[in-house]
Amino acid sequence: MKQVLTLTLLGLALLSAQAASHSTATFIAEQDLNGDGQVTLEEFKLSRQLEFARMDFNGDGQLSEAEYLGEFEGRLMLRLAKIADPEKRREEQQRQMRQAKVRFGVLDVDKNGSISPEEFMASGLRMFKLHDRNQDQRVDASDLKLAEDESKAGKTSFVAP
Ligand SMILES: [Ca+2]
Ligand SMILES: [Ca+2]
Ligand SMILES: [Ca+2]
Repeated sequence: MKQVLTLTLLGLALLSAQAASHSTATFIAEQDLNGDGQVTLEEFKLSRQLEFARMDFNGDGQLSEAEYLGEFEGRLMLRLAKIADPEKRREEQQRQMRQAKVRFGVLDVDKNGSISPEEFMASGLRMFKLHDRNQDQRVDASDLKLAEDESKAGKTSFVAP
């Protein structure tokens, strides 16, 4: 019994280890606009601005909840297409959409019902800081290495992508 528990804990530690370095790797893959394997702060700010503009369908400079959720749902449907069981797919869709609604509420710091460019950038910068573990204003292989080391040491520092 004790052995089973130890194995389970080990499994969980490994999972969170992979999660932390995996999320930094994903961050670099998604935000590295010029393909040099690193994301500088300036590059990230630009990428975040472009993302905002892409999501702002009606171009009024604010992200409404419908715009935010609509954009997310579009990407989600592509990902969920892999799930063969329609029942499971529907459940996962509902779960993810609930989480997206919660995220919208968190992003909308002043609770005026829309995300401003400043609110969107602020949340992006928080995420950038979490990935930039050595605080040199760029996320690159050394931060990835630090994430992996942290995980091996058993620290959990999962950063949501
Ligand atoms: Ca808008
Ligand atoms: Ca707002
Ligand atoms: Ca760094």
